[in-house]
Amino acid sequence: MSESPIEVVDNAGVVRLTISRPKALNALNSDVLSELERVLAELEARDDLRAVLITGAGEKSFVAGADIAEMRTKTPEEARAFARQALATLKRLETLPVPTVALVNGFCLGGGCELALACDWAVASDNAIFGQPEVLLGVIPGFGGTQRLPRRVGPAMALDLCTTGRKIDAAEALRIGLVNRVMPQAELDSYVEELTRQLGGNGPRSVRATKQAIHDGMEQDLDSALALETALFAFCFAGDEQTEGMSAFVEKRKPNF
Ligand code: DAK
Repeated sequence: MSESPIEVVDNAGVVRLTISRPKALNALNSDVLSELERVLAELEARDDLRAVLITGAGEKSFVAGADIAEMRTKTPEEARAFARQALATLKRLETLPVPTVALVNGFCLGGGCELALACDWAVASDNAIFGQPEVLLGVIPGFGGTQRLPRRVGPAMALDLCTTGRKIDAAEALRIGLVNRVMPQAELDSYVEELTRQLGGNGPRSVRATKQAIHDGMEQDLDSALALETALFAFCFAGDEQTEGMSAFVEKRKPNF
């Protein structure tokens, strides 16, 4: 059997996924997408899941896009099926109930940028390069980029990036809000490992509720979204976690979640 293109390392519910197709700069082909979908389906069923980190193998590339060689000969029907497969997989990633962090170590182009956009966080190395270069190949972003990018950076900047296909460096990605942090490449890995450990150590019920409130609330009008927040706030008082968190504060000790 061939080796899986997704490496999974689980550290007490903090899971690191590494996309590994180094010869193609970790470009996403159908095999990678199918395997990612399978891994995410297993993760979403786990009650003990705390946080997920996703990255690309090696130091040169996070993901250099969808696999151009594989896409080159697709018919419109095959392109539709490929885009649907990718969209379903990225939706699964986006709706995982725990925080997700894209660790962007190098090229983050096309489908790679769209993968990062489906994560809650993006932390980049100072040499990372971002872009949606699809128009240079005669297509448009097909993995959600035309929709998630404007929601992240605003429609003007999304149109700029998607219609020029220009590449931007990590400093510009930070300035426009595409990424949350930029780190020297040598420190990136340990920083993100510590970040995910920290996210994983916070109250799991309240972290999940926070993600649900923000994600679901953004799709609703303000009054409905505020009602959702109230319901989730009350829900937090229904378990042991809030008692432990508040007791720990009063007793001047660390909470044990
Ligand atoms: N696909 C396939 N192979 C790729 C690749 C990609 N996206 N990117 C790189 N590679 C391969 C190269 O072909 C090369 O393979 P060999 O020649 O060694 O066999 C190897 O990785 C190393 O790449 P380079 O030799 O080019 O390395 P450099 O350092 O010189 O350049 C680069 C790195 C990232 C600047 C360059 O490789 C590059 O420009 N890559 C393409 C980046 C790109 O355009 N990405 C966007 C892909 S388009 C849709 C669905 C999806 C999409 C659109 C529509 N529908 C279904 C409608 C999404 C499209 C995209 O993501």
